[in-house]
Amino acid sequence: MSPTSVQDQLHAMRHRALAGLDDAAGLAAITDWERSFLGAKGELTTFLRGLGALSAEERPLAGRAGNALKVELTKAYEAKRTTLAAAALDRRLDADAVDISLPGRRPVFGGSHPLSQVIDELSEIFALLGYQTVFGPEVETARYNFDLLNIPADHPARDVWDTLHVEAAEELVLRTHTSPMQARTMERQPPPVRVVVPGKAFRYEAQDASHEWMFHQLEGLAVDTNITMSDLKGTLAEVARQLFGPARKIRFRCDFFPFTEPGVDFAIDCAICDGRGCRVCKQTGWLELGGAGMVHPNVLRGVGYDPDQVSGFAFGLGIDRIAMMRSGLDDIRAFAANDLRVLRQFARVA
Ligand code: FA5
Repeated sequence: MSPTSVQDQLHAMRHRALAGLDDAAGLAAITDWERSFLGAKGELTTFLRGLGALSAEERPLAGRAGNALKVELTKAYEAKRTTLAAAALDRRLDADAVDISLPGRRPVFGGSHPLSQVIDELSEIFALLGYQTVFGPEVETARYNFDLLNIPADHPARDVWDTLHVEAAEELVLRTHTSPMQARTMERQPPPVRVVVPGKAFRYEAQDASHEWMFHQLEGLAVDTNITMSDLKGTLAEVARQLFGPARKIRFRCDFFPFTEPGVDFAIDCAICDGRGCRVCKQTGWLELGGAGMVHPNVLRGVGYDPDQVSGFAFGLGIDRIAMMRSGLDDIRAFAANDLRVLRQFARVA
């Protein structure tokens, strides 16, 4: 190759390279450009590698010119890349621009639901009385929901619970009350036991102002030596006082639950009308809060406890009814209807 043709070759390459760089519109395009001229297999790199094939006379000249072009192209490339990167950054900043003159957005504060408030309050009251709060499954086996509560499969009492069945073959049900946690708790530990179990319960029954198909109960269970009915009455009286103040009267009446002996229903005089009779207490002056009783010996035996050694009491309070009394809401369906205009009036911000 003559010196002139080497010069021509470099000249043409320089021309193409600078024109190509001029045309490159974005960072991706100049990366391609860099690869095709200055990269390991690029045009200029290939030229410089080929210098050895030239004659001793033309090699120094071609080398000097080739290296000078490399310096020039590298500088031009760096400059172009800086310009393109700055333009890209400007575009991004423009797109993300924040107008600081706009008014701020108010954060939306959550608040606890009236039912959660009662559950929290009851858990605190019972914690001070030495009870631990535990939780249990909402989908239950018939064994815990019925059998271990002294309600065998052929017992008529089983029909009373208006059960929603999940899986007929395995007898999985939506728990009809929180009582299944009695056996679950006792199976897990030896006596003494003192637990409360807040949670959902489900029954297939017609809805009205005081009945929902999904509602909430708080189960209580105390098992120890020498536990008597007086302990049950004293405990529930104390809880009623803590919840509704010292003026409330309490009433226990005989009731039947297969898992208690004896069983009672537990009511307080109506806090709305002071026991005189009103719409909420259906003119009776009393509001039933739940069922209770002494744990049936068969239930204790079923979990391996000895009814000659220990005794206990249990109760199941209707949380929705308590929340209705506290809030003055006279329709239980308002709790799950999710109308924020209603719930916001009672929401407590934690
Ligand atoms: C029971 O569910 C028993 N497991 C309670 C119990 C526990 C008795 C331990 C003895 C020992 P009962 O079906 O009465 O009992 O329900 C208890 C309370 O749950 C009721 O007083 C009521 O406040 C509430 N409750 C029952 N059904 C509904 C319903 N459909 N909607 C709203 N609250 C309900």
